[in-house]
Amino acid sequence: MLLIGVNRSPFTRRVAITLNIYGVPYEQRALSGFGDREAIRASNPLGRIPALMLDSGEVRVDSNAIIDHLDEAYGRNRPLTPRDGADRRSVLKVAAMMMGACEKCLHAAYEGNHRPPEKVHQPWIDDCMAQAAHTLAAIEAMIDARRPYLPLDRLTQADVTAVVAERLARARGIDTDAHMPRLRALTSRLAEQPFFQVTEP
Ligand SMILES: N[C@@H](CCC(=O)N[C@@H](CS)C(=O)NCC(=O)O)C(=O)O
Repeated sequence: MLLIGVNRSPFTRRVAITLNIYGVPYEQRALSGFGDREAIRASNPLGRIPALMLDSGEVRVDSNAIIDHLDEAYGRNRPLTPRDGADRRSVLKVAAMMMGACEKCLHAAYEGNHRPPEKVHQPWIDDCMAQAAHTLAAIEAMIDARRPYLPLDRLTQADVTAVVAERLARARGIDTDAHMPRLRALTSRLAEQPFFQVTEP
């Protein structure tokens, strides 16, 4: 199995973490979404990471679709996203919020990185970052500091996405130590686990 993408991408990294948790052997081709567009198009016409090439040669694209495949193929009776019911919906909700926060952080970064300086629109950057910060604050309010995971009593895809999103948000200037201390503590603790450490960008 070949994972295409760099772990600097939160979308790629959540797939890498998921592969590690499930114990699936894989190789990784560290291509970047913007720097290696042509090479990525060979696997994903959209030119985006992540893509996952299965041993059959078939390629899956988009982290949500890839993770759906991994849950079905390797999650057995304890997939990282529960198969149904209220637990599934609560995990999907946190994961969607966290991935949305990542998208907003990246839109803000793209505005600064991909436009000429005179065309950078700071209010748009501020609006994106405010959306990301509000989302993380809403997650912060869901966290019970006495419980080891969010939102269930076991590790789920919600926790995986929390780790990658909190890291990106902090790198983009959101002060999670000051404003989301429970989220910061939870993700720091999780980030020390081997599944997370081996994927650290
Ligand atoms: N919804 C997609 C988002 C993937 C994504 O935005 N990847 C970024 C890197 S973090 C990328 O390849 N960007 C290049 C582009 O959109 O052109 C997923 O979950 O996989």
